[in-house]
Amino acid sequence: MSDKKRIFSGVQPSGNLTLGNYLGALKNFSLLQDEYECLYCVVDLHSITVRQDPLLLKDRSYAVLALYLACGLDPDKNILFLQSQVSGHAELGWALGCYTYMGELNRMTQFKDKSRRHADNINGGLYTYPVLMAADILLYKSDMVPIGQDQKQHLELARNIAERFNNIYGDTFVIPEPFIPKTAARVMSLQEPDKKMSKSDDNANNFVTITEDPASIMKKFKKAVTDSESEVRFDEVNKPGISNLMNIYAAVKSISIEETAKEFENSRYGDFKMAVGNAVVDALTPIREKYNELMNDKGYLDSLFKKNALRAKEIAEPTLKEVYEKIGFIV
Ligand code: ATP
Ligand code: LTN
Repeated sequence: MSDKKRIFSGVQPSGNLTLGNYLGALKNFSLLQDEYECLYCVVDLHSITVRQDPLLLKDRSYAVLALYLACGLDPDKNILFLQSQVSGHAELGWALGCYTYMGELNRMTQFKDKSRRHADNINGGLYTYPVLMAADILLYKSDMVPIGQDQKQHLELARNIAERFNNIYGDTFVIPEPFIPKTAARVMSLQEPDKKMSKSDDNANNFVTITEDPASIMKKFKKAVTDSESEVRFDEVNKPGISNLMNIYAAVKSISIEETAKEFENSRYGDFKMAVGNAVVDALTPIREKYNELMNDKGYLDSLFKKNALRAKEIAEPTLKEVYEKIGFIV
């Protein structure tokens, strides 16, 4: 077994991944792969909390794996796998649900948001979603979880569940730490910069997908909402649109907000928006090309999923056994 610290994170195959997913999550995943033992999961069990078309769901699961690879994750170094192929997630999820209070789940803001957006389908899975996420993380005794800002509350809950279980049964789970990027932890919508850029947004002008064609990306950045001033200055309260674009530029260029402000201190909004669009296109073009290649070889993607489900199970099964034993199940 490796003595590296362990990382776990997941992305839902619930739509085409956006620039927000890339900057908040995927870009950082590849930066961590040498220093840590990493498991990156395609969390299809989570995605059915919102109704999914079966054929499309399969395709999107392959697409998330292809994007993991296209964003630079080495399939030998990292365990890139599909959640539904490792049954321990659902099993531990059930057990941990019995150590989670409804009061805790009632406080989850993602549940409240999604209930509003999917008022015709507020199902039990949507409500217990954070318990399954806790199971994902704790099943591998993960030390660290790279996530965007929006998932911080879920991670806090996972920590609380782990501590509660450990207090009752003795040391079992590792208490995981969040890893949230400094810039672009929360990429905002291009048209409504007071809300998060989300792949399941109804208005396609609000987001840019990782595999979108360059002309369309440029068009969306040209149209991005700004404000009635003319100065490129970072002020998230009074200038949310401009600040979001500055965040995006800083993150894709891997520079600071201060450096971004300096670079554009004398620029007009129109020129600034073009520069952000171009920087995004430059960063995403090699990813799109690699992604298209990989999506033409589903056999390869399938074989990776199969192989890596076995690797994940080797770590998951002993934890589940330990938990079952402690609870009092006959194993
Ligand atoms: P949905 O819109 O379907 O709920 P999502 O894109 O919000 O999906 P996931 O696919 O599960 O959610 O997100 C994967 C990762 O991307 C998570 O770590 C999440 O925090 C991060 N992420 C999602 N949206 C953003 C964003 N706008 N800015 C930064 N990080 C984000
Ligand atoms: N809830 C996350 C996706 C997710 C996840 C995880 C992230 C499911 N399980 C475990 C990190 C670790 C989301 O909606 N972004």
